[in-house]
Amino acid sequence: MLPPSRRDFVSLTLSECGSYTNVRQWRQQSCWRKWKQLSRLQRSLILFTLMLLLVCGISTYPTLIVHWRDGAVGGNGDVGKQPFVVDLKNEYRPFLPILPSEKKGRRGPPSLKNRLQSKSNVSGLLGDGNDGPDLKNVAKGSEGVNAVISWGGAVIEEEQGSDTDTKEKENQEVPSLLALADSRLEAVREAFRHAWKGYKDFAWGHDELKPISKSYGEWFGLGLTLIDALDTMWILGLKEEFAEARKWVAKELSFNKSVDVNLFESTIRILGGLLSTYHLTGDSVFLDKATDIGSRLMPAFKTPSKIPYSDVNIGKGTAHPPRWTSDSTVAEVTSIQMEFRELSRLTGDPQYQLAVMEVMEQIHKLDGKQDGLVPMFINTNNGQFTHQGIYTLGARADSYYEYLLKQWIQGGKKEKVLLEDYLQAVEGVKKNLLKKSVPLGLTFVGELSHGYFSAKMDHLVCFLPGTLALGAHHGLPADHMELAQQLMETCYQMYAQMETGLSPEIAHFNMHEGSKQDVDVKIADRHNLLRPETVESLFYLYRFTKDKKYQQWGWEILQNFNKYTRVSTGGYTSINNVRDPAYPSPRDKMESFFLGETLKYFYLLFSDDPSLMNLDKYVFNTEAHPLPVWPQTE
Ligand code: DMJ
Repeated sequence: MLPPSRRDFVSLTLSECGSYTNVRQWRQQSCWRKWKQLSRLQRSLILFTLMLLLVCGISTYPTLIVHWRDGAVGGNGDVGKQPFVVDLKNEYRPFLPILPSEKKGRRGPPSLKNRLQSKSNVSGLLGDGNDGPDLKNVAKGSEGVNAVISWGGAVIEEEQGSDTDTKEKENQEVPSLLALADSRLEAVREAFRHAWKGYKDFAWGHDELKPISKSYGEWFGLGLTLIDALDTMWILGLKEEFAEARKWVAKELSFNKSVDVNLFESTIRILGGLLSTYHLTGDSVFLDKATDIGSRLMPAFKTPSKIPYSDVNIGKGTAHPPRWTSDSTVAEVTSIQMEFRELSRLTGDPQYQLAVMEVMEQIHKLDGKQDGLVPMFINTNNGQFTHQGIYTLGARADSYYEYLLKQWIQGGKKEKVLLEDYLQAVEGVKKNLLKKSVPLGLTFVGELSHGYFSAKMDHLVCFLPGTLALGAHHGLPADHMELAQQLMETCYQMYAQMETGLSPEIAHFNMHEGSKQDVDVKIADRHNLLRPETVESLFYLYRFTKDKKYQQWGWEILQNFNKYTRVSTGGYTSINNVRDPAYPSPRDKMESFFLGETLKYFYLLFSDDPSLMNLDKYVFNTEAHPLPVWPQTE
C-alpha cells in the first residue's frame, strides 16, 4: 500500500499525463511557479550563467562541426565514434620541422638557422609526433611562391643589413646551405621510415598498405611495395630496413603462383626493381629473382601479332588481353624494353631483348601517327593502332615517349631510329599540343581529339620536363631544355594553385581572357595518388641547372604531402580532394610508387652530390629504378 502523498502523485500522473500536451503544460506551470519564487538576485545570476554558456557554445561551434565531419566520413568505418574523431585529426598532423627561414617573423644570423636545422633538432621535432611545430606556419609552406628566394634557395625576408652583416652572412652561407641540404635529406629518410613502418606493421609481404584501416591490399600478391622500395632503401642508406627486406626476397618471395599479373606493371616495378637492386648491391639473389619473373612474363608475347597481351598468369604460363578487348595499351607495350633488354645483357639470353625490340620495330613502321604522336591502343591480333585520332602525353601514351629517349641512352646513343622517333615526337608535341594559359601564360601540354584541342593535362604528363631536360643533357637541342623549364613551372603551379598545395590527377587550363586562375579541376579529377612525376622532373631540372628554386618547390611539396597525406600510425595515403584542406578525404591506399619513386626522387632532388646516381652512368626506368648505361665497348 502506498502512502497518501505517493497515491496522489500516482493518480495525478495517471490522470493528467493521459496526453503529451498535458504533461508539458504541467511542467511549464511548475517551472514558472518555481522561477517566480526566486529572488531577483537569483534570477539575474541564472540568466547571466545561461548567457555565458550560450556565448561559449557559439565560439566552439566550428570545432565541433569539424570533429563531427571528420568522424562521420573517416576511412576505418567506425562512424561517429569519439576516439576515432581524435585519431583522424591526428592523421593530418603536420610532422616535419619548418625551415626556420619559412617561419614568419623569425630573423637571425645563419648560425642560428643552422642550429635550428641541425639533425638533433629535426629528430626532436619528429619525435613521437605529439609536439608538432606551429601548424599555421607549416600550412603555409606554399607561401614560398611569393617570398624572396636567395641564391642559396632559402626563403628569406627582405631586410636591410649593414656591410658587416652581409659579409658575416656570406661567410656563414656555405655551412648554412649544407645544413639545409642535410636536414632535407634527413626529412626524406624520416618520411620513408614512417611509410615503411606502416607497411611493416600492417602489410608486410603484401602488395600495398591501406594505412587508415591498418591493413593491406593485394594486386598481384607478390610484395609489390617491398620490391619497388628496395633500391630506394639502398640509395637512402637505410641499411637495417634493406637487410630485412632482402631476407624476405631471398626466403619468401616466390613467383611460382597461379596469379594474373599485368605485364607492364610487373615489368617496371618488379623486374625493374630487382634488376636495379642487383646493380646497386651486386647481390645475385636479385638477379636470380629477376630472371625468374622475366622468363615467366614471356608468354605475353605469344600473340598473332607479337604485340604482347596485357596480362600473364605467371604460374600457368598463359597470357590474355583484358576481358572486354583484344587491344593493349601503347604505353604499356612500349615501356618494358629497358628492363627486358637489360635482362638479356645480364643473362646472355637474347630472347627477352628480341621480343621487346620486335614491338618497337612494328610501332616504328605503323601508320596512324600524327607528327610522331601515337594513338593510345594497339590490337594484339593485327598489330594495328585502334581508337585512332586521339593524341595525349598522359595516360596510355606517356612512357612511350620516355622510353624512346631512355632506350637510346641505355644503348649508348647508337640506335638512331629511337632517337629519330623521339625527336619527331617532341616536334609533334610542339606543333599540336602546346598552348599557353591565362592569366600567368603557363605553357601546358593539352590533348588532341579528332582535330579538336582540349586543354586537359594529366599529372602523368609532368614526366615530360624531366625527360626533355635529360635529352638536352645528352646533347639534344637546347630548346628542349627551354621547354622543359617552362613545363616545370606549369607542373609546379598545378600544386601551388591548389588549396592543399598538392596537384590533382588531371588539370584543365584556362585559356579565356579574364580567367583568375590558370588551373581548373573537375570534381572527378581532384584526387592525388602520391604520384612522382613532378618531383621526378624537379630532380632532373635541379641536377642540370643547379637552380635552387627547384629544390625549394620540391620542399614545399614534401611538406604538403606530410601535412595532408601522412597517417599517424604509419604510412601515407592517397586523398580524394586536393581542394579541401579542411578535409582532403583519405582514400586508404599507399601506392607502391610512393616508396619506389616519389620519395627516391625527393632524396635525389635534395642531394647536391651529382655522383649519387650519375646520370651519365645510369638511366632510370619509368618506375625510378636505375639501370646502367651500357658500356661503350659492348
Ligand atoms: C608509375 O607506375 C610509373 O611512373 C608509370 O610510368 C606511370 N604511373 C606510375 C606513377 O604515377
